[in-house]
Amino acid sequence: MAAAGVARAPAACSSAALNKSFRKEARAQSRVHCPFVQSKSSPLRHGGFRSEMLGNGLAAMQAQTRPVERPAVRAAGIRAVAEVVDRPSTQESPVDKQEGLMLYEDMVLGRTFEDMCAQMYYRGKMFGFVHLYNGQEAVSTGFIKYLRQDDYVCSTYRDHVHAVSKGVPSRQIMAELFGKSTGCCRGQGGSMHLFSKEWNMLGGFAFIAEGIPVATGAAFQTKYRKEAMGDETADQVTIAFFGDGTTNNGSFYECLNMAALWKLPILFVVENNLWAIGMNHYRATSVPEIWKKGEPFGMPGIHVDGMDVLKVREVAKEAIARARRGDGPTLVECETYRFRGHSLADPDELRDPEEKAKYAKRDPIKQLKNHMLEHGLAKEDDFVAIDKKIEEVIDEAVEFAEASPHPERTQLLQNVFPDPKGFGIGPDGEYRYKDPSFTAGTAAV
Ligand SMILES: Cc1ncc(C[n+]2csc(CCOP(=O)(O)OP(=O)(O)O)c2C)c(N)n1
Ligand SMILES: [Mg+2]
Repeated sequence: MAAAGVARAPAACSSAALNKSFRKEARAQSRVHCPFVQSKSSPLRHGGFRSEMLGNGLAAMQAQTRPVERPAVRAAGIRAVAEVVDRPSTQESPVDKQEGLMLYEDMVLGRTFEDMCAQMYYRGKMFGFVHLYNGQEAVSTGFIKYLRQDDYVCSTYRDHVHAVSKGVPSRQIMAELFGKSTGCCRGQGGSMHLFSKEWNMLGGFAFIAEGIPVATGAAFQTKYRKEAMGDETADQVTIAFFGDGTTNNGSFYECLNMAALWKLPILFVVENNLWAIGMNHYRATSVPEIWKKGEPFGMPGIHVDGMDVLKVREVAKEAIARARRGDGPTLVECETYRFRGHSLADPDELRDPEEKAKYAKRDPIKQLKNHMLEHGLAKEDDFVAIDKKIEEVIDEAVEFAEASPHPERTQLLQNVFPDPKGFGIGPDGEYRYKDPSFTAGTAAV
């Protein structure tokens, strides 16, 4: 029964139904945006190519939309995850009160952190680009809250909330964004390069797809430690998070190949928010169903409603368990949406207000709250108490960041070279490049 004043959660939608509607939409969109099919004056229709080539090309395109027969040897692994996601929703809640409130708290922490970042950015407390995660919280919370502290996370430039979910204290992240020495990278990384050794948060990366090989390497070292060095404690799982636009980058495919070949303990989690800055996913991507791209590598590919933390968590549970027990990688496509512009410098005038409104109705935080109220798992007061607690945490993070000192100037030369004194700085304490003989002996070019 819905509590007074609280909107009912949207009707639960099984992942099978979601997959179907997503595919239907994807097909319609790819027809609209394929110039070869759409344009009557296309060179494919009027010379330049033989007609049977055109026929073959179209047949191949149509074949992409048909279900692919799964190779018998790998089908078991593929179904192992797919079945869980396709299970029809039941009336019973998959979470109890404690677990549900834990998920709610983590999503509110992420959202409140980001809202505060926007305020601080516009007040000039942060510099450079700042990319917020609002709207996508169910993905971060759904996956990372199943990880252990020693599991690894690799993110993108939209990394604050992944770090928050992983456990990096908000005050350390806020201080990092303020460029202060108490930040998780001593103020040298900033918004796009959050790193924490303690929490195995491997970064923050500004180039798209840059984190995928790093994550694949992390998963490789875990497997190497276990199998080549006999370290029985090496059962850590790595998750690489990245966006839809990034899946058109070559390193994505190279890493899928290596991860499948070596059965690495890794999850490739695509946060498909439909946009890569101002480029719509369907306009830029020949086969828009990203989850399908696991199968050619013999890897399960799963599509899940990324606005529903409970569904995401179900997928996460199975895929993480799979990786941990040595059954290899999984590709997961989460259908999600960002509620703000690409970065805080983006006025966000390009996206259709109707599209924004559609996803705003599916706000993952409100959905979970409504679910818990409807299932009698929590009362309004429980949520109010959490909201208040988190506000205090974020206020304290800002106070801490404000009060922290800027790094010393000498920090600029630390961690740049193994021994800056030997390389960048000479024995006289002066920069070596100032010495006219600095390049003596190098080949003339
Ligand atoms: C190698 C590289 N090329 C181009 C860019 C510029 N760029 C920044 S964000 C972005 C779009 C990425 O979109 P997506 O992967 O969907 O992630 P989202 O921003 O939606 O989270 C691009 C192309 C970049 N950062 N790195
Ligand atoms: Mg995107």
